[in-house]
Amino acid sequence: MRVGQTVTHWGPFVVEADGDVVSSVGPHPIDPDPSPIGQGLLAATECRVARPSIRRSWLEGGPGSATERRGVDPFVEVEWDEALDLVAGELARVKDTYGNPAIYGASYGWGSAGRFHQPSLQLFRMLRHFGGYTDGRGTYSSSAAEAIIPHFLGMGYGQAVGRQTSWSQIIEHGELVVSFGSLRLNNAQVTYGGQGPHRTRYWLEQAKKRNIGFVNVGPIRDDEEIVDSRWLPIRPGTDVALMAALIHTLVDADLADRAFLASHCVGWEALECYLSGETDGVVKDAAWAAVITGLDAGDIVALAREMAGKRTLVNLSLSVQRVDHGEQTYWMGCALAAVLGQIGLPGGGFALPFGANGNVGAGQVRKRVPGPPVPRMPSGMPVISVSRVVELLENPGQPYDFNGRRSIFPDIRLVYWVGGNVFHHHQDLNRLVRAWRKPETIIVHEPFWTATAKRADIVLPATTPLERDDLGGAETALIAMKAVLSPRGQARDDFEILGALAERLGFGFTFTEGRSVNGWLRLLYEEFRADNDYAPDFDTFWSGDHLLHADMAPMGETDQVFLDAFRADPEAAPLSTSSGRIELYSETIAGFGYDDCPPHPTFIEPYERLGGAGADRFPLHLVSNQPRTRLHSQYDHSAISQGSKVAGRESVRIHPEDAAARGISDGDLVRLFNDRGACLAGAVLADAVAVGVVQMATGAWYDPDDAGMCKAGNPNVLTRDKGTSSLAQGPTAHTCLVEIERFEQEPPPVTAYDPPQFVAR
Ligand SMILES: Nc1nc2c(c(=O)[nH]1)N[C@H]1C(S)=C(S)[C@@H](COP(=O)(O)OP(=O)(O)OC[C@H]3O[C@@H](n4cnc5c(=O)[nH]c(N)nc54)[C@H](O)[C@@H]3O)O[C@H]1N2
Ligand SMILES: Nc1nc2c(c(=O)[nH]1)N[C@H]1C(S)=C(S)[C@@H](COP(=O)(O)OP(=O)(O)OC[C@H]3O[C@@H](n4cnc5c(=O)[nH]c(N)nc54)[C@H](O)[C@@H]3O)O[C@H]1N2
Ligand SMILES: [Mo]
Repeated sequence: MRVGQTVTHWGPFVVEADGDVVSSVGPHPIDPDPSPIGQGLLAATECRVARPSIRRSWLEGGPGSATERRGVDPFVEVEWDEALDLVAGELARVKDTYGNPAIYGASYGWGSAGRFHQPSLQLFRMLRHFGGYTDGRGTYSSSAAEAIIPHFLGMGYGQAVGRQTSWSQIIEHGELVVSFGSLRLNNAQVTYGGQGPHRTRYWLEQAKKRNIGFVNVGPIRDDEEIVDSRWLPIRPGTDVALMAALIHTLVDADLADRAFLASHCVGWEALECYLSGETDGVVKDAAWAAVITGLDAGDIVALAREMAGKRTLVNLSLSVQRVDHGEQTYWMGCALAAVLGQIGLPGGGFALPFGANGNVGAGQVRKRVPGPPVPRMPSGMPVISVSRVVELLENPGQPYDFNGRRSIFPDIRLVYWVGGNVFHHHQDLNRLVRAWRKPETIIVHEPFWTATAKRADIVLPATTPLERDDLGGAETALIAMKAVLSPRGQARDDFEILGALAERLGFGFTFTEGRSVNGWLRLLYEEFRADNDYAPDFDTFWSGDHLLHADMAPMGETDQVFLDAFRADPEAAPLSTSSGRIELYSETIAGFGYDDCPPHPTFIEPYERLGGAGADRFPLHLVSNQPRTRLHSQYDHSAISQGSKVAGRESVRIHPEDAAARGISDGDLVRLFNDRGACLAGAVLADAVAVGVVQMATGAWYDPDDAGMCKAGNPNVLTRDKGTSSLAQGPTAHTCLVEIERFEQEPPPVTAYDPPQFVAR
């Protein structure tokens, strides 16, 4: 029996292994509220890639052979040396023939949480030493926010998240929290890079005790638990219209804080002209917004008045910017808070993204725990917005716009993916299937036989964190993540694989710096120790299991107020915008001349929505939100995730009225479809979802039949692959209309969790 501590994106745990399987996953002493997702680790040794595997047509015919057979061809298992020779040879061939930009190495994905073995960072490190690659900016999480926030607030998204007002301040001074996209405790289970103690539930309980009011602006009532929220079931994708009407109402009632707008903002005049209709003849009042949002005009007016009368926090989740023109939600949300005039006051102003990640406002100020040093990207490498990968593959040589720059898509010949599952996370998977045929070679490192691994030419088996030593940053503690299992099959660490490739390509020492994993952990630990004098020497640390940060509060509580210094004195503490103020009109964005991203926050019709475009044919809005029982697609094969399936597939929640109109009963196997694709799901009737809305979590392992219908229930066969606008080019997964019917045919078996076919050479 081996026992060890680990940290995942969903929290720290104590893991016991019996021989070569995980026998228990227990709570960690620092975590008062462990996430049930932890139990997924029990399946860490299942569905594994055992040996280096090569797609047969590629092995027989070479690069570019029968690329339409990706995901269909059987694999041939080979020895490590042969696989590494093939990968190194391919990297060298593509570089010599087409240059480094022909390699797409952005490799988006969450991978796993140890500090040294961050899979994508290890890849970036190797490929940068190799001369570079076409890169991706932004995320699938928050691209629109990342692009627009610097324009109006003069700081980066990550910086803004780290400065959020502490829960303690909100509880002491706040009266009302209005969340666009809800404040979802479910999602607070997770923090990228390592979640520490889960405390959001505690803070929500405290807020409830203090009678703070919560308003859940969103299509799903039970997104907000614990606090007794008032529910405003807005039509998805119409938040900007609601915000505009709230501002209009405030102005109309003379409740706008004109002094704050004058002293702390620029551009209010332009926005006011837009809201009053002077610009386009449309008055953005509550009656106008009621038609668009599906809300009651009287409720909108009442909410505006209530917000003005109380210390009010306008919270923006991330979902509201993962929509068509998602930049506008963040910009108009800030404008609403500016008009209320409470920005910089404790418990007031605007906030982001409480309830989209763990512990926002309760110690997101993280300690730096160093990771592997990633060199600068060599100059001249192309950069796309990361979610535009299909456009990249489809349109070599074509121009594209991204945040003020026009560039030309390079011609990608080789795709290298480590630590992500694009056949889960990308939108319109049927379109991705076609674009995926373009590259000559696709290389993937994976522990598990995911849909992406099955669609690669060369799959290299990677270890999981339970099979290697690492340092784990868990917010309030540094965890000695000691291996509790031997590597499964022939799995190797990504670091070891990439080191062996670098060796073959002639820069082995540059990549490894001559260090083993243990040597790197010592080095990174010493870097950490140099900043933290309470840390003992490495051997003492490593002989224990975790180190509590002596200079942090036990639960990592902070005591800070977002933008308080700027509020107190905008001259002395200006923002880093060009005006030093909050920009409600941006000259920079005006200069870009984008018709899909105007220079002040604006409601722009999304490509489809309830009550608008497309709803005549597909009358239900699909919310493909984050899953309760896993992180994205990770450990979907485990008992905890499989236990949430209905009729053997991902569940879809539907309002009883919508179900009745379609003859659907609880537990039925149903088919969701639109012009982009179709998938199966198990119906759950729930009046917690608004009429006209269906909700199905992301992350079921993509499992198409011959016609492309996903049998396991991955919603990304239905979502559209279009950028938010020319500014952020972020994903718009939450803008999606569908129809649903009972599935009357013989239920096809789910094969997503089976290994691929293997043949001998
Ligand atoms: N419809 C819809 N789609 C969405 C979203 C949505 O709201 N709706 N949300 C989007 C968002 S916000 C995100 S962040 C993305 C998430 O998309 P991803 O980050 O791609 O999803 P994960 O399932 O976390 O994939 C990580 C992969 O890394 C692998 N992995 C883990 N550890 C290691 C390791 O050490 N080495 C290697 N080589 N591999 C490892 C895991 O097995 C897994 O396959 O999905 C996006 N997709
Ligand atoms: N358990 C768990 N937690 C997670 C993750 C996970 O995989 N599992 N993933 C993490 C990641 S990578 C991210 S980026 C965050 C994402 O955080 P978010 O993007 O905020 O989360 P979602 O779950 O996509 O959506 C939250 C809620 O927003 C509402 N909503 C959807 N569209 C709209 C809209 O147009 N308007 C309004 N007003 N509301 C809308 C829906 O009710 C939905 O349940 O979550 C993180 N947390
Ligand atoms: Mo995300």
